[in-house]
Amino acid sequence: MFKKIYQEIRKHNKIIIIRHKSPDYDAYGSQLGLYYALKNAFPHKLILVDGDDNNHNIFKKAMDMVTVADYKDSLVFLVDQSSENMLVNDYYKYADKIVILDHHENEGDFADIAIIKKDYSSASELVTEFLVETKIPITKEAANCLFIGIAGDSNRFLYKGTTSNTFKMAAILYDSGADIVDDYNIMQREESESDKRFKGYILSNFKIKDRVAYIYISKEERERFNAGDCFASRGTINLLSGIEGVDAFVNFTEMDDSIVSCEFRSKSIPILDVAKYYNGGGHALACGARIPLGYDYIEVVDKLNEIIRG
Ligand SMILES: [Mn+2]
Repeated sequence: MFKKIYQEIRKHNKIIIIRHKSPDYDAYGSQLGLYYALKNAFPHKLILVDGDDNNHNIFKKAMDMVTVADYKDSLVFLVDQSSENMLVNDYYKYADKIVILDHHENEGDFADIAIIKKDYSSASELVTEFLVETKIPITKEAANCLFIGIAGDSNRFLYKGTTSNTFKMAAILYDSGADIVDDYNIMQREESESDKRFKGYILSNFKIKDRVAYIYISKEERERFNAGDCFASRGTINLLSGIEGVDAFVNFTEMDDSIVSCEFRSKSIPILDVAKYYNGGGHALACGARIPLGYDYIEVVDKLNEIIRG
């Protein structure tokens, strides 16, 4: 499969690398790691990165302004995502070929070639393996991006998806010049006073129903603490981890477009079916969905309790 993808790279002069919207470190890391490696290996090809931006972009590369015309005749790489409803636009439909390198629980059947490793720590781990297997050199810049992606999604080699392969790939990135101490320092940014107080607000105001902890963050509260929607939801969800007697937790955040984003996490019981019930997706223990503003979100909490009770 990797060989087939390599042949597609050789055949195309335009390569566009995309990932899911509201990018996290792995989305950026896998996208930009692949970008730097391909740019170095194929200097005569046009290589572009597309997508929305947020404060997880601690990398030096800004997104390109990519148009529909750019997508025509291109090879599109979709990394860290394989569901069509998590993308910023549908321009990829104009591509000549679509390749997916992902680790989410989706099928990705709209792609020409999809490699989805559900048991991998991160898309960055898979992209690293792809580069190693196809002998595309991993530059120092690529190595730092990919290392940050792996460290981000595995929470520094702490989560369940961390395997011997994760360490093997990390070792290769280290040998390719990733500055691990520097990468960790970049990830460990200082935060603003309002961000810190917002976290305090969540810790003081979450509720527990049966075995599920939850917090509902309205737009007014976000504005009061000047918290962006991505930070308010994904950026704070783990504050609710580690509560005695709680098996799963959820963050409901009102977004800017009359939608409430739901971020689900679970200690050990798979809860992906709840996310899927609300047309969302993700991983067995970490997933998300969206519900309309005004929807009875306690129903979602109840669904989580139901699945936990088995
Ligand atoms: Mn990921």
